[in-house]
Amino acid sequence: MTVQTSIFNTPVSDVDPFSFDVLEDPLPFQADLRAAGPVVYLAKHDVYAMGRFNEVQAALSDWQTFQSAAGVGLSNFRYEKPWRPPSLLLEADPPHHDAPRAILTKILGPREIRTLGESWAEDAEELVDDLLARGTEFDAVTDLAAAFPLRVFPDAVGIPQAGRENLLPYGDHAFNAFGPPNELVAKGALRVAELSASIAAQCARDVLTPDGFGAQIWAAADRGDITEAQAPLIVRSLLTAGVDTTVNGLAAVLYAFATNPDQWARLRENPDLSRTAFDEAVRFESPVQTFFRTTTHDIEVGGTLIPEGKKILMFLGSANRDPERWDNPDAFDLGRDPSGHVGFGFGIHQCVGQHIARLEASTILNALAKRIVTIEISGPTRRHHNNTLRAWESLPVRVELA
Ligand code: OVM
Repeated sequence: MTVQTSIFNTPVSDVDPFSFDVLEDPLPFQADLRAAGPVVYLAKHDVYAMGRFNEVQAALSDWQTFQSAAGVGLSNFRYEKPWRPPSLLLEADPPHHDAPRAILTKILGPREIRTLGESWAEDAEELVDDLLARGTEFDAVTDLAAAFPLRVFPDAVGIPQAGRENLLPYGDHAFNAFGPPNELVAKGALRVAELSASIAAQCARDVLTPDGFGAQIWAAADRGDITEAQAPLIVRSLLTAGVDTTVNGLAAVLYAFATNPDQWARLRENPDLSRTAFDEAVRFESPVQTFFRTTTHDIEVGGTLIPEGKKILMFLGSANRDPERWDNPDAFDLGRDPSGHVGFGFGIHQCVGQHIARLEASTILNALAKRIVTIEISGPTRRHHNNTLRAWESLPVRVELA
């Protein structure tokens, strides 16, 4: 095996992937990254980057080499104090990761959440009826993609009404905080104490309804599966990871349909495609664009020797559009099998809430497909910039009713 002992033969990029231009449209940068090589050194942040599907998937599969416990943002927890107590799931590795993960895997499992789908279907129909009664032009972000998760998910967790308005701003800051300390983080830092206190208050046992995910997490503490100190932090994970992600996943699928009318017609003909549609939108848009890992030992990847203790930036969105892995990757196509995308990650940290996300998406898509014949963009669309999320601020749409 020939290994490099310096970075000098590794492609180097001066581009800041967290800059305004890349956040506005990351696709050209990601194409350059994939073309440059399997591993690229990002000089601006002194990190390595992977943009090709094979390397991203392999690194996500190898948690022993590419650890999460030093943080999955740019900040290295070995040297820098995290902005909040680390997540017991996202920012942990086995063995500490195992008990919290096992509990959430069970609580959020596909069978466990099936009954929620029935009551969510009623919520979805009521939301869509009320919206369409007001008119056939609306904002698909605020009126649907944000409105539906905020209507069903906080109730499913069992948090109080007070403070729900802080869920999206807190998540927005948490996802910004994985990036460099740029102006997006500075803006969020102004409110971080207030938002963190509000979220923490919603994780306490005595404020949670008796039947929600939150109460089930506390019940696991009663059984001794986790400690009482761990329980509120695991509830915090649901509140951090469960709102902005699904909002932008729904926005992604609605945007994809509004710009691909043939695919909307296809969904209308075959509503069973709603789950495929959501996963295809998660592949296509990758609402979570990137996560970092940290090397636990020197490792050679594609001819580059990555030293121990370095941060690796993994471009999930780029892997999901790698033409070596996907035919016609830039097409939103309900005819493909999108399973195997890395938009929910891969390996032991793969999104534990993905069944909830799919249930929310298929429920709202089914309600929309019953009533809406066509959906099109009716005004200027606006991206929302975030260091980690590919997000929308506004998607004005016009619909034609059945
Ligand atoms: C967490 C978490 C998990 C996934 C994503 C995420 C902010 C957070 O456990 O807090 O993003």
